[in-house]
Amino acid sequence: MNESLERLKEEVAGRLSRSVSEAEVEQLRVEYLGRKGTVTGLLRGLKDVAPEERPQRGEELNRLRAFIEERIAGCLESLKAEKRSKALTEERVDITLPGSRRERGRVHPLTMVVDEIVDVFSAMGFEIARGPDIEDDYHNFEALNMPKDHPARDMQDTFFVAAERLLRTHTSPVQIHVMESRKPPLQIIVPGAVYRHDDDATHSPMFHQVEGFMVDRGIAFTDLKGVLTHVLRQIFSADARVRFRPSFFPFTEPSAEVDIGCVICDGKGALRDSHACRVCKGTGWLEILGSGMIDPEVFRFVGYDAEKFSGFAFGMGVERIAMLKYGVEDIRLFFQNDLRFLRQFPSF
Ligand code: 2NM
Repeated sequence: MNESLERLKEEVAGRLSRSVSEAEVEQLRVEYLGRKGTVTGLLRGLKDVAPEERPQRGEELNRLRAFIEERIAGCLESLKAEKRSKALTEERVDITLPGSRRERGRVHPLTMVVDEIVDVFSAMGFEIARGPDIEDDYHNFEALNMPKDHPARDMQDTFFVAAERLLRTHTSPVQIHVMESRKPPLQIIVPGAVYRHDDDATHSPMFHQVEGFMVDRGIAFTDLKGVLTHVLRQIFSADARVRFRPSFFPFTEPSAEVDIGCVICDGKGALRDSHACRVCKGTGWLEILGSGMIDPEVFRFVGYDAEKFSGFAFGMGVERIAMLKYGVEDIRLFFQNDLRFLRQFPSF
């Protein structure tokens, strides 16, 4: 091979062997083999070479080009291999390291209580109904026998969002919606959030109720007593004492408040040291729910014939039951989401 081509060959080989990146190699390829490259230029110059020398010169240049191409390919190959092995050592994952454990979540104590109440009613054939948190005045008050000037409206401190729209103060408006759209027989429970302007250790502006009702021909107060006694014995204990006291609600007549024997002092009203039980305040009884026979006036609002149908309804506060069941003294603990509190209610 011609001496200057030989030198060119050495030069390329040397520069390629010192290349440390694919970009550098590509730059060299352009410099020698690109459109304006050295070797390309020499090949183009072939036409000016004397005809008798042209075949040999051509062959030498082609060999040189092939040599450079081969070296470039080899160079890229080893750069790639180097990169791969570097990645393999640097990015190695130790699969024997212990995994990072995620703490298991749990069911909120209020959800546990709602689920338990719902299960007891479901087993007796009650359906679950739900409705919107924002209601109109008609379904929350009017149709429940509480006209605008009714003193019972004072019992509920209502959050209004507009003139006739409010955050429901009980889940009873859902019962009205159900009765408006369906005919008896009906046995329904309605769990859900309700809202009242009230905030202290035993009242939260948002809390939960489970209300329900049963309507058919011939439903009597004895059905109310039987169903609610069974439910309370399922939720608290099979031998819980249950007591019905006369009460008043605008939407039921007659109405009754239902108590169970105090779960703390076992209905004695006093503790072993003879101090009055703080939970039942010495009475031996705990008020658990309100109930009554649905007022014929409510039936008139939903278009039921009160001569044909009768029914009972009831409502209970979920937080109150959870506080009694678990001995929680401040309702706000349920809503602060402090894990030290929530962790104390293992749900599985
Ligand atoms: C209670 C107490 C007594 C009740 C009444 C109705 C309806 F819509 F059927 F008339 N629903 N819930 C009711 C009755 C609720 O909660 C303390």
